[in-house]
Formats: sequence, C-alpha cells, structure tokens
Amino acid sequence: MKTALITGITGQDGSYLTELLISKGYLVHGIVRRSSTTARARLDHLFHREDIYNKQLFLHYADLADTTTIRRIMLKCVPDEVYHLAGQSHVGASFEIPETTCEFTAMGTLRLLEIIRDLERKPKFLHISSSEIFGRPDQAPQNEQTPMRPVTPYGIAKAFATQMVTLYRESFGLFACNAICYNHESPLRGESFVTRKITRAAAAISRGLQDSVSLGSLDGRRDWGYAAEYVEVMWRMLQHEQADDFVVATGSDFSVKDFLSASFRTVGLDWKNHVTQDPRYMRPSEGTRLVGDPGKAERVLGWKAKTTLPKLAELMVQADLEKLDRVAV
Ligand code: G4F
Repeated sequence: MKTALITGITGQDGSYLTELLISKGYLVHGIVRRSSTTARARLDHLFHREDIYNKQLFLHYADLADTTTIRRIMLKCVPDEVYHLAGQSHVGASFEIPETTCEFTAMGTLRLLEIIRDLERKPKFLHISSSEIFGRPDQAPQNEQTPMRPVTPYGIAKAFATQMVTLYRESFGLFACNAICYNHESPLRGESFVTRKITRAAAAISRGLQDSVSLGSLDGRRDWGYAAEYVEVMWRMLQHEQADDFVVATGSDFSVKDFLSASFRTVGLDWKNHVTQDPRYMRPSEGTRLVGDPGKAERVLGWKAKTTLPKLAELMVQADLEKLDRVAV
C-alpha cells in the first residue's frame, strides 16, 4: 500500500486526486490550512465515511510557511509520493497580494523541496505548475521547452517554483516533476474563476434568481480542460520511471465569449442579454495565446484530455442547475 501526501487537499484538484488515490488503495494524508471556517466541503463525502476517514484518509493542519510542522507531518506519515497543489492560485488576486502569492506559491514550494532534500527516505514530488509561467510567449502552442515570460505576480511566483523543482531534480537528484497545467475546470471549481462564475450565473439566471453577471475582459483565450481528467496525469507522472516535466493541456483554445456562449446555450439563453463588464475584474496585465501542446504527455504517459468546450461548459451548468434545484426542494 502506497502513501501519498497532498498539499491543497481541500481544493478542486485535491478532492479529485484524493478520490483517485483512494480508489487505487493509497493511504492519503492531506495538509489543511487552519482557518476559523471548515473549508473542506469538497471532501465532505469522504470525511463522513467511517470506512475511509482516519482509516485511509488523514488530515493534518499546517500552513505552507510552517516548515517545522510540515517536516513533522512528513516524518510521521512517511509518504512515497508528495503532490504539491497548494498555493494562492487566483491570478487576478495576485496583483492585490503579490507578497502573499510569492510567500505561498514560490517560497512554499522551495520549503517543501528543502524538507524533502534532508529526508533519509525521499518521496517522489509533483509540483502543479501553470501555463501562467509562459505569460506572453512567442510561440503557440507552448511545450516543455518554451521560454518562461510571466507577466503576472502569480506567473512569476510559479516560474520561480517551477525552476526550483527542475534545479532540485538536476542538482540534488530528487524525483521531482512539474505538471505545467493549463486551466482545468469542473463543478468543483472555485466560484471566483471565470468559468464557474459563468456557469453559476447561467444556471441562476435561467431559474429567475438573478438577471446578469459582471465580468472583466471577454477577449482572453484559454486552453480549458476538465480537472477530473487532469489528476490522472498527475498520478501517471509519479509512476513513470524517470522524473520529468510535462505540459498538461487539451491543445485547443477558446475565448471567454466562447465559454459564455456554450454555457448560456445550455439553458436556452443568449449571453449578450445578461453580461455586463466591470473594470474591477480587469487585470493590469494578462497572459496571451496560452494554449498547450500536450504531445509529450500523450507520447510518454499515454494521457490525452477528452473533455473540452462545449461539453465542459454543459456539464458545469448542469451541475449548477442540480445544485440550485436541490436547495430549492
Ligand atoms: O478563470 P481565470 O481567473 O483563470 P486564469 O487567470 O487563467 O488562472 C487559472 O488558470 C491558470 C492556468 O492553469 C492557473 F495557474 C491559475 O491558478 C488559475 O487556476 O481567468 C480566465 C480569463 C482571464 O483572461 C480573465 O481576465 O477570464 C478573464 N475574466 C473575465 N472576467 C475573468 C473575469 N476572470 C475572473 N476570475 N473573473 C472575472 O470576472
């Protein structure tokens, strides 16, 4: 039986990854940030299972800045694999809180690498990197060799973390990998990211609960995949005989307008009648042409994304409709 440790276990990816690893018979330990609210709704279904919680799934409190506690957790649970998902992940917010972003996203990763470097039994390590490291690239699609040119505090923090992972692999011999993930969405996506904001609004507007939704720039293009599929490749990366970096993407890009169109079409509405723009959601600078070339992941790991627009938007809107209807009953 293998043991995994997941940072950011309460997030969208953490929850899908936990389910995957539990189905594969892993013991799963998760690091949870202490706060006054219990923000682990995405894990509730496992938390309430007597056969799983505290038998196959264990949660530990720690902050990414708290090296001593994280080292203690690693020494206690002796993981075979560490999946590092945690960090300040909102690109727009990173302009408001650049120091916090760098503290958790950049330094948090370095601290984990330093802890692992000192362990006698070193676990394999996966860092969830981001397409934001490419910023405004010269080439599209981007691959593992594309130079990093980040244009947001978040992208800069991720570029630092990504390069540290490569450095620790090459200089200290750690089995450390970067999954360079493009946007990946699902019904579990946080409500402040554009996709979920749109699908929730489309569902609520169709049920007569609101009239419109306020967004920022509609021109951005993204390579949107389905998060439930992305955790599979995260796992495969750590099962591969060699540590390496992989772009994780669908290979197709769409605009925010395309996502709006697919979402509102699902409920039989025209998005143009329900969207307003608000400068509050505009960013001082934006990545452009962010579309990934997932060829290496397909060749080496046998992984290929299956779900993209319009199916992705449809399944998210359907889930939001079901959620609203459950509350209304
Ligand atoms: O949904 P977003 O906030 O995602 P973004 O910035 O691409 O970042 C996400 O994907 C990255 C790559 O995988 C991750 F590294 C990162 O952690 C995060 O998961 O914004 C997407 C696009 C942008 O062009 C943004 O300007 O949507 C545009 N947008 C327009 N109106 C909006 C809004 N974004 C947000 N969050 N909220 C809006 O109202």
